[in-house]
Amino acid sequence: MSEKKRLFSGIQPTGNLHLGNYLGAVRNWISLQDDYEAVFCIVDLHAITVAQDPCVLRQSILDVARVYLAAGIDPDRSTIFVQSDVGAHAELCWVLNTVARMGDMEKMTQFKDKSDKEGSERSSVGLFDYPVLMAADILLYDTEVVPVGDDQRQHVELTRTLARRFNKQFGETFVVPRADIRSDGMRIMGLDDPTKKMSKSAASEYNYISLTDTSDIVRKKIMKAVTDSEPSISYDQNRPGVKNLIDIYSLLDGKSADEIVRQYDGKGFGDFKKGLAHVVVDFLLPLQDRMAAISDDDVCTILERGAQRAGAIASEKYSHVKKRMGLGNDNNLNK
Ligand code: ATP
Ligand code: LTN
Repeated sequence: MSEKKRLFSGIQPTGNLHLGNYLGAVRNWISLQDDYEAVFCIVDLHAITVAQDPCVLRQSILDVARVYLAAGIDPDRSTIFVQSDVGAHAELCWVLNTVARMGDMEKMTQFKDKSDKEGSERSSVGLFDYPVLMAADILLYDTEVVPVGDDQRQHVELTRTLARRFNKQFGETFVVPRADIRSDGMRIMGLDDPTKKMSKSAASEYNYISLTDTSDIVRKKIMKAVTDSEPSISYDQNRPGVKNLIDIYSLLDGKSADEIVRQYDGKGFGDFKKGLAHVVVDFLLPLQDRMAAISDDDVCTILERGAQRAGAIASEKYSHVKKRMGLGNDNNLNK
């Protein structure tokens, strides 16, 4: 058993991953593998809280795993698996549903945002319960650190509340985790609407740059990105469109926002956007080459191995939870 602390994170297989997912999440995971025993999940049970086509979902699961691997997650050091392959996630979710209160859940802003799309009357109960399933994911693994984007802060806070409440009521069972939200893994905003985060499930494909977009598409999307009517390039909270593009530039190229602003001093958006497209394409091409080199068979083998490793940890924890709560028909309970 490793002495390292455990880290857990996941991404929904709801479509092609985009630059926001990479810069806000996956990129940070790579270096964390050195310091933690890392578990990276593909959270397909979360994905089905909104409608999914089964064939597309199946392919997206493999594609997310491929991104993890191509980005540098090492399956020999870290565990990569699919959430629904480990039954204890859904089981612990049910148990935690009895610990979570309506008052906790009604505060969750992601449900409000996502249910606004279809209207809350038509949203699934699963979408409402989404944060509790996420708490189950995290708590099953004695997770200490949860590296996520800024939009997930509230969900990790709920996880902490549920862990503390359970521990108080039933005795020390869960490790209380903390979120690791990098200030440089900031929220990447939609290219077509810089007031909302870049999202896989956005209505328009001009919202995001997918990690699988061709160079031509990347250029087209960046050229169309919403900015504002001021002609010069400056880094300013009040100019969300320009600020977002400078953030992407800076995160991929390593230059500071100030350096980028200086570089484009006296130049217009045409030059700036061409420069940004160049930086994005230079980043994507090698990543896409690595993705193309990983076969579906290789991905499946890695995911199977991952599910075995994760399943062993999770089922032990869930048995412990059952015991704490007096659930089940286990002879050992009486000893
Ligand atoms: P969906 O649009 O289907 O809700 P999503 O694009 O928001 O999906 P998730 O699967 O919810 O992506 O998120 C995976 C990880 O990527 C999370 O850690 C999340 O914080 C991070 N992330 C998602 N979108 C962004 C973004 N625009 N900027 C920074 N990080 C992001
Ligand atoms: N809700 C997360 C995905 C997710 C997750 C997790 C992240 C599901 N379970 C556990 C970290 C830990 C999101 O990024 N949308």
